[in-house]
Amino acid sequence: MNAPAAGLAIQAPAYVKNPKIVAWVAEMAALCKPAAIHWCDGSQEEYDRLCQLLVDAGTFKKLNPAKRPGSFLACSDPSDVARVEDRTFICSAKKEDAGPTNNWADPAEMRATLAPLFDGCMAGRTMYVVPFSMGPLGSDIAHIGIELTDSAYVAVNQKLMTRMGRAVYDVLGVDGEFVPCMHTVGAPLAAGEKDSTSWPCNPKVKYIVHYPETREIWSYGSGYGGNALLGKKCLALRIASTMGRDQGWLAEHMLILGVTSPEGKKYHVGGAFPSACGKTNFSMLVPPEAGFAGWKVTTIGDDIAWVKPQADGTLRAINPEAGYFGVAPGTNTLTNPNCMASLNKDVIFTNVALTDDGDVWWEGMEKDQGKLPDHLIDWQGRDWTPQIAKETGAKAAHPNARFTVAATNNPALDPAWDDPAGVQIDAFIFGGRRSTTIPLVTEARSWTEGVYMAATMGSETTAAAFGAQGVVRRDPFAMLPFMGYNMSDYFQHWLSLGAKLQAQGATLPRIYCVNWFRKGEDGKFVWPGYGENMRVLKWMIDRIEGKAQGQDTMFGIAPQYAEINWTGLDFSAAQFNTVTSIDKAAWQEEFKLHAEHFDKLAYRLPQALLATKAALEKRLG
Ligand code: SAT
Ligand code: MN
Repeated sequence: MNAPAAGLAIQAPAYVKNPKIVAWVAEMAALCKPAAIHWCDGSQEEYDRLCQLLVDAGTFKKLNPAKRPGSFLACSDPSDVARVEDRTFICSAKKEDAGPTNNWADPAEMRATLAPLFDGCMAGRTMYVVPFSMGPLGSDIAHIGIELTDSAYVAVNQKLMTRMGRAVYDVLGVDGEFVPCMHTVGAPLAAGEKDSTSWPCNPKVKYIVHYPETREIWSYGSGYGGNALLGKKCLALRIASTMGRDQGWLAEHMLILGVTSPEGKKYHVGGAFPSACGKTNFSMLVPPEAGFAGWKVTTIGDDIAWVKPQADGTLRAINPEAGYFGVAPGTNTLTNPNCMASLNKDVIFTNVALTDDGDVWWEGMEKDQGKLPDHLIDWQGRDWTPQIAKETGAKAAHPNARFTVAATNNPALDPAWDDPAGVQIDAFIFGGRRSTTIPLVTEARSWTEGVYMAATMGSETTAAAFGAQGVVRRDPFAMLPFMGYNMSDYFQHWLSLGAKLQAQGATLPRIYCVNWFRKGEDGKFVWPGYGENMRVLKWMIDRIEGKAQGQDTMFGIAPQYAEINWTGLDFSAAQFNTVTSIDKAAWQEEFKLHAEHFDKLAYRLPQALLATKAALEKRLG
């Protein structure tokens, strides 16, 4: 253990009764050498105080309270705008346990690399001790983390994104388990030095490190999103997926929604889509007025689901989060009215543009406002006008600009969103962003075929991760950036879980493959998406109820044109054909890509997936 930083008092509040926590904080303080320690209690008073501190530091701009009460805008360093997948590491003892889709490093070597970086990394800053519960407090499916961070921005975001504060210590008691989460922006200050930037980070050195065996997270150099809010992707997906493997449950990159019929029958759906493919929109969907009177969609979660098999063979899911960290650009009252209503107050915006009257703006809002604003300050603090945008292509908001907001702001929030028992899943949906090949919707003929569809899912990359955009990459289960262990073992985990439940005589949830993103010859999306996705959801429910026969296709059971409720939407049989047709040549290419994908995952790849591939290829003929 390092010697404690000279003169620094740990001073844990009396309500922290767990000696392991106090010892760990002392050890980490000795390593990181912060100037002060702040134990977060999660109170509103504390939130307001930290927001004011961020305003004083220039990190936050307080928005016009007449327009957007209780809300702030933060603009990040241009080098720190998205998750950094190539700097994200799974440090399992054995390389094969991280698997070929993860960056692996030997845990001892990684510890040796990180030790000097963390030594003194918080100099001149305050270390915030942020206790949080992923999942309803005290629920036996929830897990607790404690994040030590030198970013007040992270502390206030965690207050919105998780159940954060003093009550967590009561749950932990004297000897409860927690996942230690170390986070630093990696920008120590010399004695007397002040920040020269309002977004301290380390533009050159970043590490997002996971030790799955010891369940630890160490994040260095970034203050943005999933790199820094360690409860989210790091704990609730990467670490939790390994817990799920060991304990027989699933941690998934899935929204959870409830859909209620006019007769009052309720269904629950888990939907996996890669980052920035519309999970938040789908989870807050407003059914079309025409043809769907009395139907209601409610949100349980918009990004992550923890799914646990029950003794009766059902699968129940909770949303471990308590807020939304969603993509702002493209969001408006046409694409997501519930989300827009959620953003009326008490929001932290990151990397959107500032209007001249102290409100926020992002690309897509012009659809609500009928015109572009005359003038803005863009996310990098520069002047923006429609003319400048036209000439330079400059975006006012960064394409991965985000809002952070508590779930309780959502008018479509499901009454059971905070239920410790979770909700029973009736269907899983897997969807990528594909301009071609993948049909609008098909239902897997078996659990194994569904696992195949999810395992081979491809998607065009988005701004949510650093790197090239619009390139098709395999993103199995939308988990590629979020898997904490070997992808092939994860496929087997899904297969085994299904087999086990089936052996118990359970009816498994149906599995659907969807693609909202097919384009026509004009390069435009053919399917209208957003609220109209209700029509597809309704067909799935009809299938579950035995009311839609569908038609057998090479890639599962597809709807017949007449089985979709088209009331209020002008969508011809020819258009339907454009989004549902199976192009033989394209699929021959697709199967080659599946083969390449499986070659990369050959080690411990379940034979059942290869057999399914062969069967599908045979159907293609
Ligand atoms: O990981 S983030 O929380 O930054 C967003 C995402 O990629 O889904
Ligand atoms: Mn996500």
